[in-house]
Parts: sequence; C-alpha cells; structure tokens
Amino acid sequence: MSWDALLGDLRARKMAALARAISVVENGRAGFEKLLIAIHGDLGRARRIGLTGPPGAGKSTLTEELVSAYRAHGFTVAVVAVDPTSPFTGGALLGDRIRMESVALDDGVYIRSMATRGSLGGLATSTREVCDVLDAAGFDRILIETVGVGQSELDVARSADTTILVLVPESGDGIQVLKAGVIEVADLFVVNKSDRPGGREFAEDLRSIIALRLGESQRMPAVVLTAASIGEGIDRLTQAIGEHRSHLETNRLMERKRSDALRSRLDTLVEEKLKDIVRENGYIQGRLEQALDDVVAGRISPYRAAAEIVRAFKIKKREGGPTA
Ligand SMILES: Nc1nc2c(ncn2[C@@H]2O[C@H](COP(=O)(O)OP(=O)(O)O)[C@@H](O)[C@H]2O)c(=O)[nH]1
Ligand SMILES: [Mg+2]
Repeated sequence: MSWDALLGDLRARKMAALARAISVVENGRAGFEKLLIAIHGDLGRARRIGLTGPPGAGKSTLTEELVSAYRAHGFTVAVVAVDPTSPFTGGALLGDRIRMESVALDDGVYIRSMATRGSLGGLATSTREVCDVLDAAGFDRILIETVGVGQSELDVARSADTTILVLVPESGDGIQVLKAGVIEVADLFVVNKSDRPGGREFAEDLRSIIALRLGESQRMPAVVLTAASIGEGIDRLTQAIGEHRSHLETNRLMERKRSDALRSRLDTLVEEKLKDIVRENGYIQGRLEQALDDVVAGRISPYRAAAEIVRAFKIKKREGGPTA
C-alpha cells in the first residue's frame, strides 16, 4: 500500500490502516517519521483524557463507562491502554452494544493496548505519538489509561489535556500517591468504588489535602465520587472533564499546554539526533576508545577526558577538518 493510500485510509478511519499506522509509530519502524510529519497538520482536534492511579482502582472499568457515555453523546472514542495487567472486560461496551441492538462492531470505538516499553525513546514519547495517529484518524475523544504513578506514567498522564487520578477509599495508596507529589499533575480526582463504605469521608479528606497543597490562586480540581462497576457518577465525571476543558480554553491554557508539549518533544528529538551523530561519529568514537585506557588506569578522570574530546571535536569542526 502506498503512503498516500495509507494516509487517506487513516483519515477515513479505516481500521486496517489505523492498526498499521499505529504499529509503525509504536515500534519506530521504517517510515514512522514520514508518517508523523504527514499528520502533524491534522493534530489538535481530539480531546485527550488520561486516567492514572494504583492498580485495581477501577481505571479500566471507568474507561469503559466513559466510552459508553461519550458514544451515547455521538462522539467517536479511542482508548490507549498502557496497562497489560488489566484487560478490558467489555462489560460496559458490550452492554451498550446489546442495548443498541447491534452485534456489528462499533467502528466509533477503537481500543489499543500498548507494550509498557515504547521504542521511540520511552513510553511517554511513543504513547503520545500513538495518540497523534488516533487524533489524525479523527477520533473525538482519546482515553489513555496508565497504571501507577511512576515518572513515565506521570509523563504519559501529563501529555493529556485532562489528567484524572483515580483513587479508592480503602487503599492506603491514596495518601501514598499524594505524598509522591502528584497533586500538581492531576486536573481532576476520582474516588471510585464509592459503593463501599468510606467514600464520602475519603473524598472530604482528599479535598482538604488538595486545598492545603495548592496555592490560593490555583484552581481547585474537582473530586468526583463514582462507582464504575454499577455506572454511578459517570455523568458527573464527564461533566467535570468538560468543565476542566472549558477552564483550559477560557484561560488560553490549551495553547500553552500544546506549545509546552511541542517544545519538549522538539527538545527530545534534537537530543536524540545529536546522540545519533555522536554514536556514529568515527572521530569521536576513536578518541573515546583512546581515552578509555587512561581513564581506566586512573591517569585521567572521565570528566576531563569528555571535556577534551568535545573540545577537540569542536575545533576540528570549526576548522573544517575531517571529523567523520
Ligand atoms: N465494588 C466496586 N468494584 C469496582 C468498581 N470499579 C471497578 N471495580 C472492580 O475492581 C476491579 C479492578 O477494576 P479495573 O477496572 O480492572 O481496575 P484498574 O486496574 O484500575 O484498571 C474489578 O474487579 C472491577 O470490577 C466500583 O466502583 N465498585
Ligand atoms: Mg486497568
């Protein structure tokens, strides 16, 4: 299939083209840069919503409920799940399909699991780029589920327009998570499993902690109680997501988020290209090999050796000498 055909089919949201484009991008296979260059002008239409939190909090269940809710409003929805441990059960989706009295596959929904290790220089980078492909394919909403609150999950979450932290009343994790300083990352908090005891109290505690942590001038994020497994609180959640979006738009924060994200992506890409240059440069690699013996023998520190190699490389480049 030609590139033009692939791009055309992708924009027409044909599933085969979508799957192919995503796997090219996810695995950094030949042509991924060309593809990303071609779709760049299409980006920015989808609303990206990240869900993160400890395992078992109900993120997948909530995600399925959100898919149903958005479908009911007529939106197309894509899901990127960066959590291989909890597959989607199809509960809410299947239920919805049966209600729609249709056994045909709903082509307004696309669900994609991602390996936890991206190859485009980290999980965050490849997840973001997979979302770009989904954005170009015209999905109205993109839901990104990540598990845990490690650095790379937070990076993924941060690349969404609205980041939701999902907690449950009974887990001590709730407070742990907040200690790790993720309050600043979350735009919205969900207290799920509120069908169990302690939900309201937990939500109140959470509100106090957030209020203490955030400055006076900062917007107080919503704390929404849900019981995803019985479909409770989902309307309030979609409403809170919408309100956060309006907040971003009225305060021109969307542009800033977008330009911050693009700046960091540009930085990363330039850094990677420079690293490639260094790795492939015969002169530098030769000097490195030479210096290694002296470094190992303790005659020169790696800091000095590195500084000398870089200085020599710069001088050679300036003088137009052979540096390759
Ligand atoms: N009681 C109760 N159980 C729930 C609720 N939401 C999800 N669960 C259950 O919690 C378990 C973990 O849910 P899952 O969505 O896979 O969590 P994830 O690991 O955060 O994606 C599953 O057995 C769900 O059925 C809820 O609101 N109340
Ligand atoms: Mg899950």
